[in-house]
Amino acid sequence: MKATAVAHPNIALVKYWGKAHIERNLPAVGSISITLDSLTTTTRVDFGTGSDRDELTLDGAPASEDRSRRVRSCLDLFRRHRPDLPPAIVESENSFPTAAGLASSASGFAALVTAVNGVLDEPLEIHELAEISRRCSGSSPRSLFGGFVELALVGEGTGVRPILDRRDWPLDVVIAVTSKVAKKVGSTDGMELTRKTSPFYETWVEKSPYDLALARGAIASRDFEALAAVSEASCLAMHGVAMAARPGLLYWNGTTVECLHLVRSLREEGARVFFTIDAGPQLKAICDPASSDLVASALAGIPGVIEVVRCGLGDGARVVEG
Ligand code: 2P0
Repeated sequence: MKATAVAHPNIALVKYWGKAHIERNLPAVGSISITLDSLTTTTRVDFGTGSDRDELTLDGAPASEDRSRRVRSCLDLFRRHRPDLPPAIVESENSFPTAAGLASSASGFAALVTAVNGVLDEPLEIHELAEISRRCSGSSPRSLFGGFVELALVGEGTGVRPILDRRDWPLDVVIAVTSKVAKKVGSTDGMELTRKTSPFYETWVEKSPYDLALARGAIASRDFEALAAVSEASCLAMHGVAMAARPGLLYWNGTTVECLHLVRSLREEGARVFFTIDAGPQLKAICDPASSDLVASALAGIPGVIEVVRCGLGDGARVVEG
């Protein structure tokens, strides 16, 4: 009973920040993302080892207690559907730094649930898989699909669906890595602090449907300028509401800010590019492919940029070996 799956991180253009229900990990807002291609999480699960409890290795070493606990909780959600699943050995590898704002939990849980589903005689349906995945990491159901993806609030839960195939609007993403240190405040804690203490939190939640509608429209009509405007606005509003928490959350460093100004100047000079930043210090520049060489070399020239990673849009999570 073994399977291996791969999944890629996704980057939200309309951001998820805030939970409506902490135990169910239910987001307070919907989100729209793009799935990347070249960064990859590969996860193997093996249920036939005779081990007496679920074990996780990450990049070849035993994982931290916190990460192991999250993986056990995920496997236990499967056991609600398939009570006879024995303990598993889970081995996961990332081709990029973990927990530094490159969405490792999204690709991690998308790969894990896809691999587990790959060993089941009767696989779960995609909405059941997405529900398990969301409970483990709110952004991970988006990595189950490729291209442009929306995670919507639906009734008392969520629904996730692809909204445009990657081949219908090829975009490039240039990631300026400005630090490889794991962030001090994780997304869950940051979101809860924001919900409890930021004076702008209610407005952030109330305005989210408008940004989702603008982004949906921009994607449907492949309107780069409109997608740039709504994506930068959503990113800055997310960081704004988080900065206004008490104590304020500041995920950026000085280099992040330099990169942000650079992207805006390049756009003023005619490049087709916009930025987004997640709960970490890396800047992600989304580009029309005609502008991505220029953007990559300009970002690489900013002092403090450690590395520039280039991606296109990728596919959803999939089983690669039985
Ligand atoms: C997003 N982030 O939409 C936003 C933007 C980070 C900044 O979704 O708490 O680590 O486990 O549900 O999955 C962070 O995602 O959050 C996130 P939890 P997760 O991509």
